Order: sequence, then C-alpha cells, then structure tokens
Amino acid sequence: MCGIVAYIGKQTAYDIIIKGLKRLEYRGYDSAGVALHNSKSLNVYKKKGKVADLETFIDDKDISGSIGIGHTRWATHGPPNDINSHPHQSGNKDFALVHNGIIENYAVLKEELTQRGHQFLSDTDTEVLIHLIEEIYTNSKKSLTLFEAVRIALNEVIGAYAIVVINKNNPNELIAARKSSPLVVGIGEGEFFLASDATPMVEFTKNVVYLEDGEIAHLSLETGLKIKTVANQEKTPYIHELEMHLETLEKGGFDHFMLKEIYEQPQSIHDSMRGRLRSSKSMVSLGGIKDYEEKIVQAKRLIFVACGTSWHAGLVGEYLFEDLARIPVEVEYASEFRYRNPIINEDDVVIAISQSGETADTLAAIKMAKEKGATIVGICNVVGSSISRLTDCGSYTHAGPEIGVASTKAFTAQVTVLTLMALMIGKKKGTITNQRFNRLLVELESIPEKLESVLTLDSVIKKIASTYKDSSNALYLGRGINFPVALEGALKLKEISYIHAEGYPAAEMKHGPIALIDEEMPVFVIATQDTSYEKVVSNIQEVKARKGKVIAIITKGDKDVKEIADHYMEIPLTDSLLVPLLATVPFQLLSYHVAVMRECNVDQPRNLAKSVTVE
Ligand code: UD2
Ligand code: GLU
Ligand code: MG
Repeated sequence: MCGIVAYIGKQTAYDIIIKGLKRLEYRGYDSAGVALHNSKSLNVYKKKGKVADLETFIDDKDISGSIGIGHTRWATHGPPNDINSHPHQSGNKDFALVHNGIIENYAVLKEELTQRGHQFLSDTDTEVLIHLIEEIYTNSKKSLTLFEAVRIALNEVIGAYAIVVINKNNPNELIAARKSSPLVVGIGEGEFFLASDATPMVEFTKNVVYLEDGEIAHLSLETGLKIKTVANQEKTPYIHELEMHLETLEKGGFDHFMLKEIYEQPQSIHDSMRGRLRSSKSMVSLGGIKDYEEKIVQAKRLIFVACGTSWHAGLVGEYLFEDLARIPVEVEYASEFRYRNPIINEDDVVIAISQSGETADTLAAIKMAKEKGATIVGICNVVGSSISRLTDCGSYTHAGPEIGVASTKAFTAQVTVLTLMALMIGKKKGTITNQRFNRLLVELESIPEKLESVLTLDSVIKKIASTYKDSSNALYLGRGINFPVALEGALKLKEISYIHAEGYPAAEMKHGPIALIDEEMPVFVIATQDTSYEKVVSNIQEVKARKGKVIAIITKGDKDVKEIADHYMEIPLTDSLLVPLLATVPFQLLSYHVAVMRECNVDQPRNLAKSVTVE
C-alpha cells in the first residue's frame, strides 16, 4: 500500500506527481504529500486526506521545480494526520524521503538515534529511516555519496520498503530502492519517472525498468540510471516495454471506476481467453504454464494461496480442479498458511492468485513454498508484478488495470483463467470426457455474450438496492461452486456499503445463522438450475418460514423460486461449473447501487486499499 511517484527532468514535477498520485490513490488515501526542488529550496507540503485536499492546501504555495517526490499514504505506523504524512525529512532538512512498506526494526533504530541526539516529529517508522541515512551520511564527513549512505542504511534495516530520497544539496539526483514493495522506473527523453506501478508514466514513456528486491537505483540527468544491489553489486537495467493504454486508466463516462469495471467484464473475460481457447479446434492452451503442464498433471495436490476476493476465486478453483482434473485442492489464506509451518512437498503445486501481484502475504507464502521445493504457479493481473516474477510459471489474467478498490473484473478474470487451467489439465490427464470438454469450451466461449444480458438487469437490481439499502445485516447463501459466490457477494457489500454481511453454504444456515432471520433480514440466494437446485429451494423455504426476505438469482425460465422469492434476478442458463462467472455480477451491481445510495465512496472505501503490500 501507499503510492509513490517521483520525477526528474524538464517538466514541472508537481503536475506529473499530482496526476500520478491520483492514479495511485487506490493504494491508500489517508494523506498525501510532495517534496519539490526548484534549485534554490526543497519545499515540502503534506496534508491529511486525499490528493485533492493536498492540492487545495498547496494552492497558494511555490510549486516550481522539475524534480520532486510524492506520496499517498495508507497508514501503518501512526494515525493519519499532517505530521505522519510523507515525505519525511532528516533532522537538518537536507533530505526528504517517501516510503511504502514497514521498517520492522524501527523501534531499536529510533532508540539508538535518539541517544545520538536525533529528534523525531512523527510516529512513523519511515522518519527513522531518513534520520538513519542522515546519521550515516554526516558521520562519514561527506566522504560518502548520498547514494552510498542510503545503501549502507538499507543494510541495517529489516522490513519492507520502496523508497525514494531527494537531496536538497543536489537538485540533480533521486535515489530509489525496493525490497518487497514495488517500484518502477520510467525512462523518458531526458527525464526519469518513479512510481509504485506504471500508471503515472504511461503518457510519457513506454520504457520501464522494474526494480528487483534488494536493488537500489541512482537517477541523474547527468549520469543516467545506475542500479546496484544493496550488497553493492552493479546491475544492468533490463528495459521492458509497457503495453498499457491511457484510456484504460480513465472513467470513460461512468460515474465510478467500479461501475466501469463491472461493465467491462464481457470484454475482460473475453481478453482473459484471447488466444487461449478455441472451441472449433477443441483447444485450450495457456502458453504461460505449458512448460510446467506435466508437473501440474503429476501433482499430488494443488494449494491455492490468496487473500480476499482472490481467495474466493481460489475456492471456485477448488471445485473446478477437483471436478475436472481430479487433483485434491487446498485453498489457503496466504497469511495463515505462511505462519503455520505447513507441510509442503516437492510434488505439490502452489498456485498464487493476486490481482496486483504485490500482495505481501501471498508473496511471502510462495517464497516459503518455493524454499520447500514446491512448483509455484501465478495467476496475476499486473504484468511484471513481484508475484508474477517470483513464480516458476503462470498465466496473466489480462483483465486490464483495475482501479476501483473493490475487485470486480479481476475476480471474474481469475475464475476464467482457473477454468481454462482446469480444463487444460483435465484434458491432459484424461479425467474429462471429450464430450464434456467440448461442451464446456463452447459454453465458456459464450460467457461474454451471456454476461451482456446479465448487465441488462441493472435497473432491476437498482430497485432491489433501494429496498434494502437501509438494512444493517445481510445473508448470502449458495451451495457447491456457488458458495464462494455467496462469500464474494457478502464481501462486496461489506467493503463498499459498510453493511454487515455474511456468506454461508446454504445448508449450513440451519447450524447458526438461521437464528438471525426475521422480517428485516435480506437473504440473497444463488438458486440457479443445477445439481443442488432442489436443496436450495428447500433452504429458501426455511428462510421464508421465518419471514426472511429472499432475493434470488435464478436461471431464466425458472418458475418455482420466482413464486416464493420476494425478488429475483434472472440469468441465462449455463453449465453449472460456469455459473459463478455470471452469478457474481448481479451481486457486484447490487453492492454498487447500495453504496451509492448510502453516499459511500465507492472507489475508495474507508480503511481499505487495493494493493496490500503490508502484512
Ligand atoms: C504471451 C503474451 C501475450 C501474447 C501471447 C502470445 C505477455 C505478458 N503475454 O501470453 O501478450 O503475446 O504470449 O502467445 O507478454 N508468468 C509467470 N507468472 C505469472 C504470470 C505469468 O511466470 O503469475 C509468465 C508466464 O509463464 C509467461 C509470461 O509470464 O512466460 C507471460 O504470461 P501470459 O499468461 O501472458 O502468457 P501467454 O502465453 O498467454
Ligand atoms: N509505514 C509507513 C507509514 O505508516 C508506510 C505505510 C505503507 O506503505 O503502507 O507511514
Ligand atoms: Mg479440497
């Protein structure tokens, strides 16, 4: 979390930094700040609140200068206030620093530095690091360059960081480093950019270098880009070409990114399958895992590790893989898995699922699994992200940038890729008949079109939203492969509308949650026509018998549920394994409308951030 943007070149740094920070606000929006160097002075401005609040605050201030650093914060150490905002400065105000991550040994360092006379203004771990750099630099009596001082300081630091340092005494250099938190360098004509992801630089350059863990970079208009490891080894920068387009980063006429991303799903699912699926040729091929296909086929077990919505995608994946490829699957919260001393063997395949590809717990979990010899497969959306680079192989979801903090199109793209993978492995293993395989390919190919028809439910869903917008609780029920859809529906409602909601396997309801049901309680049920249909209908009767309100997702043409439910949303018929791709979407729209009606900030819900790079 936390977004970093920095610039050195000939343009006004402030404009580039502010615009970039707005693109990175998905990473945190507790406070924002900049440090701008105009050859005479280093001006630091910071403010609690969003980037827009910082802009208002800066309105009458000096924003000149063509070198600067900026930050949008998701607080870990110290409450969101002006003082804890980044950039943080050294005691002598010669250096300023922005940081994403956590300096775990900050307390010990702070104690030592305090004894040496350093005074700290903030509660953050970050401020300790800039004082440490200052201490090392001044102690060397300027025999060290600032770059060297930063490098040495980083050797004393335990934790995670992406940092950028600006130097008042040299308006011609920026120093950046990363460990566990992402940082991208953009290389333009006579200018450099730095940011937590590539979105702030797309309109200026397509040439980027993804800093690796343990690397430190020196950016100068005179000497160019130099990269070393923190252990002092020279590195040759590897330049990637960005494939991102500016339009995908804008709202394109929608009120919110979330709504735009919900509506993009027919296209994003199509993009996830592009070049990978052709039903007319009976073909499923994921180029990114081809070399490891045999390893996956032979796997004794698959372990999905993920967090949040991606964990729900993993649960859908469990049904898909166990059914189609007959491989036992475990789905793990990355944060629990890594601290449990889990049993992992060389014939295990660990599949990490993460939209951003930067989720700290997932990253740490796969590092551990890798050390124990497992094969690591990634399903990530952001190309070049940390997880995608650490994995042995993987498949990108190719859903395009997701900016709304509540994940929508990334989830359906993950489920699409998991479906393709399970089909590819099942076919290779011979655990699926040709007939079923071919039928599923045809069905999968038709999902984008069916989803278009699901989106036409928008006005019906808006009406349902207005009926239940003042509820204080909600229950979501589903069975089988639709149980994770219930979990995801409940999570969406919690995340953006702040209504307490729980997802349950429909049959489990009677073991507890049924006690909550009264005439005030909306119960959202996935009651599509598949193997568990009759059972779900009985569960609905149980809710109705207790006067609960039932809002059901049903298959087009269904009569029984239509009669007993208070409201219904009709979706097209599809194979039961593919229902999650359709049934998730009405719940996304419902949460969206409820949140808008409750005047919640849909794209930036309170306390949340998108790319969770802290543990
Ligand atoms: C690649 C290209 C795609 C197109 C296609 C043509 C990229 C990103 N994709 O798509 O644009 O040219 O080939 O056949 O350039 N990977 C990981 N871990 C992850 C995700 C991906 O290691 O979590 C690797 C993967 O093993 C592969 C590469 O990254 O080597 C690209 O993955 P992909 O899923 O985009 O691969 P593919 O063949 O569908
Ligand atoms: N630890 C720093 C702070 O609390 C940065 C937080 C982050 O990157 O999430 O300000
Ligand atoms: Mg299982």
